[in-house]
Amino acid sequence: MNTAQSEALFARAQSLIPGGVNSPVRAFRGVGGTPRFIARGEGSHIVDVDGNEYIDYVCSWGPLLFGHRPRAAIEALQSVLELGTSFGAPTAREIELAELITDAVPSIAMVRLVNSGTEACMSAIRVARGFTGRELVVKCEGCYHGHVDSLLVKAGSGIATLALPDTAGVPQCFAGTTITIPFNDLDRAEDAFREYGDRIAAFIVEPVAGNMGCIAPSPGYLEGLRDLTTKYGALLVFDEVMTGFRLSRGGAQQLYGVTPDLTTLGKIIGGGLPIAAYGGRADIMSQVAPAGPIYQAGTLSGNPLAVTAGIAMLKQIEAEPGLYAQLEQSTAQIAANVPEGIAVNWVGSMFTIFFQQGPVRNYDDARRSDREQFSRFFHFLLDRGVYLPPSQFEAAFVSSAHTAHDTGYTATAIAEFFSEQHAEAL
Ligand code: KE4
Repeated sequence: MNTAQSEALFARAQSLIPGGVNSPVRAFRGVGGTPRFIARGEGSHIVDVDGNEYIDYVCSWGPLLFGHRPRAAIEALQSVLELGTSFGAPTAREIELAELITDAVPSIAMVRLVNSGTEACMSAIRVARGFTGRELVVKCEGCYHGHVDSLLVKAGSGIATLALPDTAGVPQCFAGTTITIPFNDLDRAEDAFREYGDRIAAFIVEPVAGNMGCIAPSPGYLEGLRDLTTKYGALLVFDEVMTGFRLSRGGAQQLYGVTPDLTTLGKIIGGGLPIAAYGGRADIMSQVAPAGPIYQAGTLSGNPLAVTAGIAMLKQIEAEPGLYAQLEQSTAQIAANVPEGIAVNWVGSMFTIFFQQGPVRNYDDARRSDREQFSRFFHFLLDRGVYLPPSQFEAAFVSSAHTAHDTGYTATAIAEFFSEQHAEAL
């Protein structure tokens, strides 16, 4: 496969942009090789600057539920471009998007639009602290809630100890406001609340994890977190930046029937434009400035272009009642072609093939995967025009634009990799 243009651009980019990319995972460090510089996308396909075409399972890391250039969003954007790009003043469209969100996600009585999932999670945590008057936050190892200083942490040494920084630049005093415990472990959650209960403002969790690879909640796990947070007076925050409008119109909370106090959203609500949101109970959200004492602001929050795209996305979801069944069927076809002995986790239209026997229920399990094999698998597929997320610890996404031919071709390529000529490589 000719990647000369991508190689040249990557070399040029690295002298101006850290690592040559504007977000680390794009640099292919998890799989090696040259990241593909993308020229254009249409439906389920992307084309790189060397003209190589791929079936895309990154889908901009989740926003593209209907594939690239979703018709409804593109047409809506073309018309709104005539009106302006940003006003720094309220617009009617923001109310329309708020109505679509609160209608789809009943636990969200009030919502604030922001510009990224990081901003949504950072703000939700501040609101939880302001509302409860408490300082500590519990998160799960392997769950990612954006590059929020106090959440870029790793577990401390003890059973329920305060966390340590997991990146340069985060002071211990920030990390020390966070407790990290394994995902899918209610006993450890109970330990944390027993130890710090009256100091815990919130438990933030990806209800279906996507940032250590795709990992579903164990039966009863989310319900257990709901009971624990209620018992100790902490807020339950579902980070649905990835799962919101992805797993159902009401997100993971609708799928599993568990109601959080606050929810963060992103990705799909912008259809690829920069927008995210946080929202929840009215008694909590009414504490956010200027209505209440908890400050949060943003120059481009509620940006007319992003909001227009978001309205088009959520309206199209409403217009396609069979959407989620179709997405699940497409994903099942891919998962079905992964042989025994290789763990494939999938929920709705998110999936991850873990190079290990499994089961994969938390980050420690995920880290037992053979990353060498994953890298070989990734490049085997990439060379055949199938573009998976360039990391063992990410979820792949299927869109409604993925055709039976796409998923059939992908399934064949996967089966080929695992055929005998590659089996000895495992
Ligand atoms: P952003 O700040 O990247 O918009 O959102 C952060 C975030 C928050 N919560 C969840 C559950 C998320 O998945 C994310 C971001 N997801 C990653 C993909 N694993 C974005 C890709 C990237 O970092 O480039």
